[in-house]
This record gives sequence, C-alpha cells and structure tokens, in this order.
Amino acid sequence: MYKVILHVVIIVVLLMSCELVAWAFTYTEATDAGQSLSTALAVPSGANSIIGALSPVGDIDIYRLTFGTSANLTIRVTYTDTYFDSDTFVFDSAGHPLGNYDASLFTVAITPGTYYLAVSDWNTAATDDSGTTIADDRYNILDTSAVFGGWVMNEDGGALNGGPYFISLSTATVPEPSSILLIVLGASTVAALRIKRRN
Ligand SMILES: [Ca+2]
Ligand SMILES: [Ca+2]
Ligand SMILES: [Ca+2]
Repeated sequence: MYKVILHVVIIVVLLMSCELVAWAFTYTEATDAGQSLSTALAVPSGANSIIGALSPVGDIDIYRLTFGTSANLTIRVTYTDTYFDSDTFVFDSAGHPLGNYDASLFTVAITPGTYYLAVSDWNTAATDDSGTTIADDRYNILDTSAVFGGWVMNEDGGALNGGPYFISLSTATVPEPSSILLIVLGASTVAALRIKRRN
C-alpha cells in the first residue's frame, strides 16, 4: 500500500514541479521568412528545430519565437554549403539587439515572451531605421538601447553565400522558486513515507 502511495506522490510531485512540455518538432520555412520583424515567420512554441534556406543568395530570414518560461536557450546553426558562414542575431520583442553571433553555437538567457532570431550569411550588420549599425558581426558592436530597423549586407565585400540551414533550439529551464519549493516538499513527503514504512 505504501509503495502505491509513494508512486502516486512521486508522479504528482513531478507533474506539479515540471511544466508539461509540448512534443518537440521541427518547423520548416515553407514560405520565405521575412527580413523585418513584421514579416518574420512565427514558429509555433514547442519547436526544437527549424529547417530553412538562405535562397537566393543574399536572403536573410527572421523567425519569431515565443517562450513560456525562463531558460537558457542554446542555438546551433548548421549548414551544408562549404562557403556559407552564418551570422545570427537575437532581438527582444521590441527589436533591441540581445546578441550577434558569428559562431554557430551560442546560448542566450531568455525570460517568458517573444524573441526574434535572424539568420544571414557572414558579413551582415543590423542597423536602426536611420541605417546606423547597432549590431555588427565583425566588431560585435552592440547597442542594446537601439531598435532594429534594417540590414547592411556584405559590408566587407566578397562573395555572398547561402543555401539550406538547420537550427536546433534547446532550452535548459531555469527552475522558478515555486518549483524548487514543490520539489523540496515532494522530497520531504517521500522521505516521511519511507520513515513511516520502516516503523
Ligand atoms: Ca529563406
Ligand atoms: Ca528571407
Ligand atoms: Ca559565422
């Protein structure tokens, strides 16, 4: 009997302390993702990867992502074209740049809300409405108070590249205090049941 109660308690605690996560799936860029915040493609929450393409060469793709919990979001961009070298940008819901990444693997701390993820070929800078650079791959200039308004492509010259890409999105949830309390309470209950069972 105690064993059954113990199992029920464990299941209830796990359900209460963990958010039910939607089944992970891959979102595909069916129509070209726009290169402005208003024409970004909305990725349904729960997607853990995106398949898309910078096509034709010079294409820039922006995706709108929504998160329900605080987390460390790790983004990995991979591609097949030898010359394609991604630049990736993250903006908050208001268009403030949170990061610009030449590296194809990086982590961003997020809180519940909307974010924009932009993918371009190397050598791309994000600007504000007046054309002033606010996030530049080369020097990692980042004006977090500025608002995204457009792009400058191929600042350094050279050939533009592109092609298919795959973006993986993995979140490590940051537990909220209430969740930690539930886990502690659950563990205490389990311990108490075990002691009672021995007596
Ligand atoms: Ca595209
Ligand atoms: Ca595009
Ligand atoms: Ca790069």
